[in-house]
Amino acid sequence: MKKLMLGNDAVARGVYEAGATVVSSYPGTPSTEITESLSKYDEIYSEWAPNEKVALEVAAGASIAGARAFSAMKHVGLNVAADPLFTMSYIGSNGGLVIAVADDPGMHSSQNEQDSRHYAIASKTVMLEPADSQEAKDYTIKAFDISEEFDTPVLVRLSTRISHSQSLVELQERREVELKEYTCNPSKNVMMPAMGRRRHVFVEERILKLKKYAEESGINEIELKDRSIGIISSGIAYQYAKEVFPDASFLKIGMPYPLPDKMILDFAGHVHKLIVIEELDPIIEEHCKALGLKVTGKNKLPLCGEYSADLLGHNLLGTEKGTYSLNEDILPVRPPVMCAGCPHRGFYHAVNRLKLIVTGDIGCYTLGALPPLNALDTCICMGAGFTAAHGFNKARGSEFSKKVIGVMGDSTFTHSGITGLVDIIYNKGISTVVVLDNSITGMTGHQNNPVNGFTIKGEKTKQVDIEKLAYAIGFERVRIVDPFDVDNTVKVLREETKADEPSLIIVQRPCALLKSVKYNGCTAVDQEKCRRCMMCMKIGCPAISDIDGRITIDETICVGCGLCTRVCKFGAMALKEDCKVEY
Ligand SMILES: Cc1ncc(C[n+]2csc(CCOP(=O)(O)OP(=O)(O)O)c2C)c(N)n1
Repeated sequence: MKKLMLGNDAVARGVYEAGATVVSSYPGTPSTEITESLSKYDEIYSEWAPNEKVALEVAAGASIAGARAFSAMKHVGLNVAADPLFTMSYIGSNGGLVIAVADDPGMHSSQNEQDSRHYAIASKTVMLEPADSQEAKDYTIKAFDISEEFDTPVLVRLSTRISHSQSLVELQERREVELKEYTCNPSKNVMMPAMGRRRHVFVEERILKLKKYAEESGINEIELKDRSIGIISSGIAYQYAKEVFPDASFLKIGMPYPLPDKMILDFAGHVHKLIVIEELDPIIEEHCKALGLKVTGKNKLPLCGEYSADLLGHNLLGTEKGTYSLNEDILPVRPPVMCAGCPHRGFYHAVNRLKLIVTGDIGCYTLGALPPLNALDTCICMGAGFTAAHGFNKARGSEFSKKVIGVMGDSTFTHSGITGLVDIIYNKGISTVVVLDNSITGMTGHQNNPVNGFTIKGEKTKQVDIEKLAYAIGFERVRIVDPFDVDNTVKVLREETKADEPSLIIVQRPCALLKSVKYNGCTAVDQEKCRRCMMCMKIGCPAISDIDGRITIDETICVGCGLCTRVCKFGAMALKEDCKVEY
């Protein structure tokens, strides 16, 4: 049976068909749907781990224990999971161990544009790269087989366009794979210097075997047509290249690490001009150059951003914009914005009243950096909201530190905020740090997490109590506030930032998009009372606009959260009881 599938769903189907039984992941666009999709297969145990390092370690343990195990993450997630990855390269696998990593060229939803292929090279493992949904499924299955045959973890690299576009996939039955036997084997599974030294030799020998596999297995393919141009490409870039150069010869790379040297040289020998087309870093290109080949690549194509058929046509053939695909210049820009009813908005409004410096973090609340809130001073990576505040404290002293708060969300807190709290206490910091607890992992599309107390399947589980945890770590000042009670939030922020001790403020109000949240109306503006002070415009709610000199509420967007009624000093905003908004 054939089915139209998202690349991410196809990876999940591959994990299922390959007979895997244990999955542990942490969400991150564009990889999230892989694990959401996997959670629907009853044959597979799946979970959201608090972060990617934990996720990969769980999968590693399951693999050593004999199961086929899998973990999915976005590119920056692999930074967090890099520690277990590099040592699992030495340990290898028992049951197949596969990691899907989704890159985000163009940074649709990421803080950087790093190229995950470097991780395959640096960890001396293996990487496969599908170019459509069918390959996403097939390569995932192949990845489990390679993992077991060569005793290695295998990375499957995706990118936003592969993860989030749909193409046909032929479905097959699930292979029932027996648990492999587990025997205690410290020389393989306990990595300390004496064992590690031997396993490093194994890893180097494994690469040579994998190079042979890259040449012979058919995962990299030569398609000889017109010999005047030979293109080496992989992943989504291959699809763009095929569209622009339908008659050219191709070496399609399905395994970007290790690369097939003989095949590359052989292909180069058949074609007149060699072009390497790859998004982000010139990894294949540099490899070709190291083999002594002359190639066109990044001298004509950008290092930054996402490619398209149009970009290739323009840069390599000189065609006009819009020749191969939509001319994106004609599309209206839609900047990201916090939703109407978002609890983070009330919090930032309070922060702005006190003109605090905010070391921020990654989540929906990062959008507080944009106008009109303009509330964030820094955003580095998950967890850095708290630790960067501590850095400000140590760099500029206690008095300055009283103007600084560190901020992160509930999922980010269990991802990597807890160690920051420990650092502040242990190293005599005085920072005020804030968890914006909206009871969900909002930014990546509503995944449950340890703070909201539900599993990936929506089952009730133990809930991490942030307040008790902070006390246990040693915080003596812990406050809980409702961000829509702006005056109280301002008061608590003022008191806690003034204190000479570290403090934690838990800002609690659930995400307005949760099914359990029911606001019961929408707001109307009394034009008689409105003084056009523009205070309501400062909260940046998408439902409020200034049209022809009148502050206007868009009833199709307003959820009736009432925040604007609390910030208006003239009583011009009031909830309309009769306005029922259906959700
Ligand atoms: C290392 C890493 N993993 C995953 C992500 C993807 N990501 C961005 S924000 C976020 C979680 C945000 O959830 P939360 O902290 O609860 O804040 P909310 O969006 O709900 O406000 C995730 C998983 C990332 N940016 N970096």
